[in-house]
Amino acid sequence: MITTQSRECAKIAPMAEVEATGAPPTDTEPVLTGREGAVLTITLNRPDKLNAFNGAMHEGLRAALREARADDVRAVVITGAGRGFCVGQDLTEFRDAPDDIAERLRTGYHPNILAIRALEKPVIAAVNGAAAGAGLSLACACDLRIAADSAVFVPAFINIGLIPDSGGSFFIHRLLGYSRAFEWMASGRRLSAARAHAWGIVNEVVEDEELSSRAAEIAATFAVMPTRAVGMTKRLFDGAASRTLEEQLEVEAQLQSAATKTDDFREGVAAFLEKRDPSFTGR
Ligand code: LHQ
Repeated sequence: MITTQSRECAKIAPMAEVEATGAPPTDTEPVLTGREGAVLTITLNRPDKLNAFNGAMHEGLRAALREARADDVRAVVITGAGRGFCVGQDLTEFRDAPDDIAERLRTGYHPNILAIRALEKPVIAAVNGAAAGAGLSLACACDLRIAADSAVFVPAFINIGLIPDSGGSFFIHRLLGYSRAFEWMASGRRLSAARAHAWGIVNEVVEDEELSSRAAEIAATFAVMPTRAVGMTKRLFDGAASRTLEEQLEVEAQLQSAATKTDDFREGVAAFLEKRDPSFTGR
């Protein structure tokens, strides 16, 4: 289980509030961030609600993803506090008649999903427990998923008469193809971490108590890669499905041209020729 207690935790709060109070970080905020070198860990922190989304958590995640844009952050981990990863919308907010859901999605969920895809660096979901509904979509919006053995993946939408949202229909279709994606999303059945791994949704499954250290290890490995080329690789794959081969070849040519202008390309070639390990700076 990942906790940020052992790391340097930063309270995610509106800048004005931070500046006004100079308040030290607390662990009661709905989203926590912690830095270890070039890795930023974002922890969804409503453990008593299995990290279900409410307005404050959207806001906190938005601020954390802004923090992740810093040049000296070269890999990001998103995980959940307690026994859940994220179970999507906090349904207790819908005891009375729901408000305008489309607007809630546009203003709460969409900016964070788009922000993850816009980050020019790898984002790793460390799925420590249930990923359900929009929490499943969030995990699938990340570039890699590492799961604890006891994690479950639940397309909870259909179980309450809803459709996949927050990018779920996009990412899960892309990960699984139509047949499996439709069967899973329309049946609502829980997938174990092992089954999610067998289906290719999850990159790796580890023992529960090893999740935090393994996610940190993977993130640290990415954090010393040529970050700009990693970001451009993400960009290439994001657009690949909607481009023709000719268009994709052209985008590859343009991004490769940009890649050859980076310090890391020069360092990579020099290290190869000098028969030494490269030291990439992410520039
Ligand atoms: C919860 C929740 C939850 C509140 C568990 N809310 N309390 C976006 C925008 C607008 C409109 C609607 O939709 C969306 C997107 C969505 O995300 S829709 C889908 C919303 N999520 C769900 O429907 C998931 C509902 N939860 C479950 O199916 C199960 O709880 C899972 C499979 C996630 C976990 O099962 P268990 O491990 O057996 O735990 P549990 O069911 O016993 O839950 C533990 C507690 O967490 C329990 O509260 P309690 O007071 O009894 O301990 C649950 O009520 C609460 N909880 N999900 N989304």
